[in-house]
Amino acid sequence: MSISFSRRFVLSAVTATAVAGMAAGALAQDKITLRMSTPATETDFRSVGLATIFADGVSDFAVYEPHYNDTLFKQGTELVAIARGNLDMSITSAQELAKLIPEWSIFTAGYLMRGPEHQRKVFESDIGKEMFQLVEDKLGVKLLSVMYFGTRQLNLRGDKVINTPEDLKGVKLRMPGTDAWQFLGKALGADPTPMAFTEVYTGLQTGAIDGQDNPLPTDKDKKFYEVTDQIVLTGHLADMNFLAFSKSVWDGLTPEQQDAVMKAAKDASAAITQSIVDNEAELVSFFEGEGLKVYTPDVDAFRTRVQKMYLESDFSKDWPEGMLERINAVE
Ligand code: KDO
Repeated sequence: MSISFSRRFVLSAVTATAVAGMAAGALAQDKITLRMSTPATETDFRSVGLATIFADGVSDFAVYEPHYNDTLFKQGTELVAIARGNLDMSITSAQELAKLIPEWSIFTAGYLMRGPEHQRKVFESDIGKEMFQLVEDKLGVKLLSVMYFGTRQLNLRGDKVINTPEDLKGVKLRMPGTDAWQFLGKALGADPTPMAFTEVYTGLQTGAIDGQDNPLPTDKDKKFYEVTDQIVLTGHLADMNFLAFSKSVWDGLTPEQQDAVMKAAKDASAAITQSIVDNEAELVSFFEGEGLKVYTPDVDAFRTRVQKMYLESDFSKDWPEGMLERINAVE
């Protein structure tokens, strides 16, 4: 099976989900149902990749049942739901994992991961094996694969030029609700404020927040450009997600089914990564066309401050001995 998205796949995400739903109706009695919950939209690249490639890869024995826009579980509650047997899958993040397993906060540090290739190599190495095993042992959740989610940039209202962290003083920057995200906002120099992903558009529209940070493909998918004026290319976090899967469901599968689940997860994640990389490359001109100012600040000033703050933080006390050096050494 091809692992790249065709334009038809992207455009037919809704159809693909509908077809998956019909298949579910006809064959549900023979197959297990894999319920997945995410705050992401149905048109998000991750959603589309999973609804097509992952769903196809497991279709002999499982029905993939995605729930979007936080409609099944609230953002950040999915891992506990999986651990308790109430959910089968989610698209999780290092920040959500760090809430439950402090060692994982190393992957929430700004300016640490260098991009999709670095991520893939780190998680294919012993580092990935050890850190995935920790999640399995401590949480009863199996991480199947890593996928690039895009590099996070600042997206703000107003025309104040942001060149260094000092320029963000007093800027009410929405960051997702966990400590790890709030710390990143502070490290950037802003005044971070938590808000659920599904409320960000309205928050920007009403001026309850001055800005938010997300990768460019997400800014487009959620139409944040309609309610903001500028994108500052800080590149502060090469963001990544992980496909989380219930360990008890996994243990109930045959070895052949486990292989199929793993292959489907890796194929989908590789295709999602590629589509996000391709999309990021095209988006600066898209946002400029929408009337936004897009510019690069003094990235070294941001990097220096952010890295220093992480090294001096309480988070770093929980990082496994030598892990930072091992991550940095992965070429
Ligand atoms: C967000 O809330 O800004 C964020 O981008 C954080 C990510 O880790 C991820 O959870 C994402 O939201 C959701 O999947 C929605 O796209």
